[in-house]
Amino acid sequence: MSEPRILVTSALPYANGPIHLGHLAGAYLPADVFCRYHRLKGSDVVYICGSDEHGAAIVKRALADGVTPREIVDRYHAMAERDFAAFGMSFDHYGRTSSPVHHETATEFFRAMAAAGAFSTHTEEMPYDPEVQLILADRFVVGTCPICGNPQAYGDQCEKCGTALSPRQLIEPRSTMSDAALEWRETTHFFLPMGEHQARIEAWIATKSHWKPNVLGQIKSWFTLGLGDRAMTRDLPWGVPVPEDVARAAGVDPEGKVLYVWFDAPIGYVSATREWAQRAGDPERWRTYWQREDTRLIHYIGKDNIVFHTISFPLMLMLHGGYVLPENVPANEFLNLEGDKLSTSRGWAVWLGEALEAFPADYLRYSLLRTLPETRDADFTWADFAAHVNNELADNFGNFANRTIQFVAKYRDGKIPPLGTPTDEDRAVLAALAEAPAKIGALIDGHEMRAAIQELMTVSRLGNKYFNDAAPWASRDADPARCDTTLHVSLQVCAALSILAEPFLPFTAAKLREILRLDGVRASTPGGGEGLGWDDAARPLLRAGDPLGAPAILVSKVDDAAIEAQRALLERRAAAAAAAAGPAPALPYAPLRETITYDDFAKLDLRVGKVVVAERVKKSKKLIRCEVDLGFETRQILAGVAEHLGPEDLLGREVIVVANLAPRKMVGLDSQGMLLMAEDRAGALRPVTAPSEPGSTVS
Ligand code: B3M
Ligand code: ZN
Repeated sequence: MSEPRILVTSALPYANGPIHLGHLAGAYLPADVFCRYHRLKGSDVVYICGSDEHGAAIVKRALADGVTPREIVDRYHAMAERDFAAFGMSFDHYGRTSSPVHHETATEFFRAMAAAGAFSTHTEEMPYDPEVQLILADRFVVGTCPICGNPQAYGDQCEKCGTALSPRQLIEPRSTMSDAALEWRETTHFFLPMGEHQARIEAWIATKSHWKPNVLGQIKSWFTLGLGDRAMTRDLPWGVPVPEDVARAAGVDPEGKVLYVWFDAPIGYVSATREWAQRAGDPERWRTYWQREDTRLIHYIGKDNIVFHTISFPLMLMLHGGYVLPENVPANEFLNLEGDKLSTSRGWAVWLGEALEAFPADYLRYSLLRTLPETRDADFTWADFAAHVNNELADNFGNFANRTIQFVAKYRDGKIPPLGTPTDEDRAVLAALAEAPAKIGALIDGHEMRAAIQELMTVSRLGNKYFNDAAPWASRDADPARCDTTLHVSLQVCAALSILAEPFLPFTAAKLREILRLDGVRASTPGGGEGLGWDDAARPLLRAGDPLGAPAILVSKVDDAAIEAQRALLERRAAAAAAAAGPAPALPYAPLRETITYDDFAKLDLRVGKVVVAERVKKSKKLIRCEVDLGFETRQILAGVAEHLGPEDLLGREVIVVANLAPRKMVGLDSQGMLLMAEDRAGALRPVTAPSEPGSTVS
């Protein structure tokens, strides 16, 4: 039986900053598990990644640091390569989009698509930064949002109120490259009229009902909005130049024009595969993977890259022609950090390089796999990390292997005891082992890595329970043959685990095989070769009488001090980032309302009331139901503050109530009055309180 040919990609990280845990949980660690598993299965796998070295973000970073883009990408490419290797990422090739092969490949792609009539050209006025002399993409413009007054709205969207914007709509737009006030320049670009191909893409996506719901959901909303024209070129001094002859033939001045980074970056997957083939001495071999229909092409990405991998890149492949389309795009959601959104600019991130100085890669791999944001955003905390390592990896997995191996070393001279006469209990464990590879494998192949690692832990839990129940310390003298059987079966479980854990925890698995002296397992890294593979974990692999290696601790616990140090580091970095950013830009005060007379004001009957009951309203995200004692009566008042405050912020407090407001019904409940709240410029709410007797008038 020939195993399938699989081409796996992980999103190419921008070479403008270090790799952090958020990256790993999105596009990298799950892909690595998938590839290692498939190599053990004997599949023909090529796993491709590399640095995304173009785009305005790199140029911006270079301007900020006062260096060339080349220096930026060289620095971060080297760092990413080093950190990924230390983390155990098993890429077949880690390329970079500044390489000559990539420039050639991307140029060829653009040329072929132009020849096929894929592009149109438009001339537009674009924002221009006179200080750094760059025409800016919308994202690189900031200004005040005309809708909500957020002074940091981007030229394409206000992230505070979510409104889609254009730079023209912003109040006082400025460049993010230099803070200069904007000018406007006319420029002509190549566009991909995606709307013309929407029906074709929709028909293709219709065959992908097996994709993750979060991915299909996003795609659907893009279709509903309608695909439009997307510029495929940019005015930038750094990138893959637009081919001169193609530009001139279309009446476009090629001077200073490069391919849009989201045009060239996904082609980087192809370029890196070409480089891999060249390195392997078989330069045309990349075609087997990219240009044969029976390749399983899988793009691992984070959710912010969905549209590019499910719509625009597949469309590019269709229009170029001759390329395989992705079988799946298992995008993950985002990883938050200690309850807060991860943000590199706010210093709220854990850099992989630093984390690896503190902890073994497998500890991080384990905790991240347990936390993967596969179906919704997930939260990584150092407390969870400690619990994952100490209570699960050490107490369950490590402990089982340790106690088994120590026992054999101590009481059986380090030699694998014979199976002897197994009972039903012994047989049941061996039968469970026989099913484990297929079970875990199906989860990995279905991109359910979190469930897969849980299933792995089920196997070691089973081993632990078996060992406990069989109590070899009791049978050691009373019934040595029984004790031998227990140890034999336990060791077989260890051996299976040393293969089954390999995709997830490659360093620990290798160490365990070394202790067990289980040789001849093929590598899960590129060019793994021959030998025992994944499916062999279903049968007993150790031979009675063979000696074990020296026992060694597989997993040690992490202590509180190490965890505290990580938290402190995070806090320090966030503080440093805040200090470097200077004081937060002042938010606008709410404008004054029109003037009223004293008589208007005197119509309000304001009273002090004490909140005696406060609880969330089940059917509403916004409402808190209060009962407020006004001295002369107790009233039910619904406060629309539940998105800002909890019941505990109101309960027991003396608040100010508009007591003569006409009653209103909300979600079927009566509200008799209103609580006064102060709202600061950032939108935070506080109840207005008055430590006075309930019923007191306020004027
Ligand atoms: N560099 C964006 C990102 O890191 C981008 C991915 C390119 S994949 C072809 O989110
Ligand atoms: Zn806004």
